[in-house]
Amino acid sequence: MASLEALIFDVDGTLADTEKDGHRVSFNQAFQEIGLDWEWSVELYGELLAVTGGKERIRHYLDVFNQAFERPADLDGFIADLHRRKTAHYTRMLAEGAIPMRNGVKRLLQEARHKGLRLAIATTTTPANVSALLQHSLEPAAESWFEVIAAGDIVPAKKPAPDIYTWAMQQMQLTPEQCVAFEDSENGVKSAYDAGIRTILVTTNAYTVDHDFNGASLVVDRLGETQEPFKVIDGNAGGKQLVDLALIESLHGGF
Ligand code: XBP
Ligand code: MG
Repeated sequence: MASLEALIFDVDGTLADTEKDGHRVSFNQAFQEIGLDWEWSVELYGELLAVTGGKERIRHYLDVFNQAFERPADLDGFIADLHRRKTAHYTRMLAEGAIPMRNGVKRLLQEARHKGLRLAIATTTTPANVSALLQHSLEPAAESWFEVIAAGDIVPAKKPAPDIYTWAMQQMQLTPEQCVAFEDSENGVKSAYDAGIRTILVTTNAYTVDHDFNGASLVVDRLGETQEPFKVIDGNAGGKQLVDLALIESLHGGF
């Protein structure tokens, strides 16, 4: 078994609960801004999350949920403009400190840094969103904690395609056996798994709790803190109550 070298993190839903009160609200603000009467409810947004990537999600909405909308001649340009507006709303919201990091995230990142593990991000969200989240919700210099930030359109095929994980590992010159992935969704687990990563840790959230996490090593409801331990949903946590490097090493080595 190769030694563990790097932890690779998804962003939305994993580092922070960004979808319901962050991305969704920003999409709606962008729609309003250009006079569209579209409103993505909490429930509808849950269905739209099946498609990763904001631009792809808008297109999917038109294809499946709003076929009556009269499409402009330049649909790509229209979607790109709408999405730029959405990103501006979202990053402004993050700059106001609207979305905290999830339970246990800062603790685990600090432990990993302390022990010299390499850190990376593999996400489908726009790079500016990652910068804003790390800077405002973690620490002003937190972007520098990550050796590679693989995000957005850097690869054309978004999750569940493995490309974003493959790209991140190539940048770090690491094999999948040397990495552990952190995800919150079925699409994310599939992406990491198909990139060859076999140690995948899932923290669920309200939108993903019923997903199929086939391929994951351990599914918990949070990373956990001493006062707020995780609940195990699936897998063997070796009797532990929070995700720390000792548990990650055990999962990676196969207990
Ligand atoms: C996150 C996404 C993103 C965000 C929106 O998936 O699918 O599209 O919802 O961000 P993951 P953009 O957690 O797997 O990275 O609008 O910037 O695409
Ligand atoms: Mg996610």
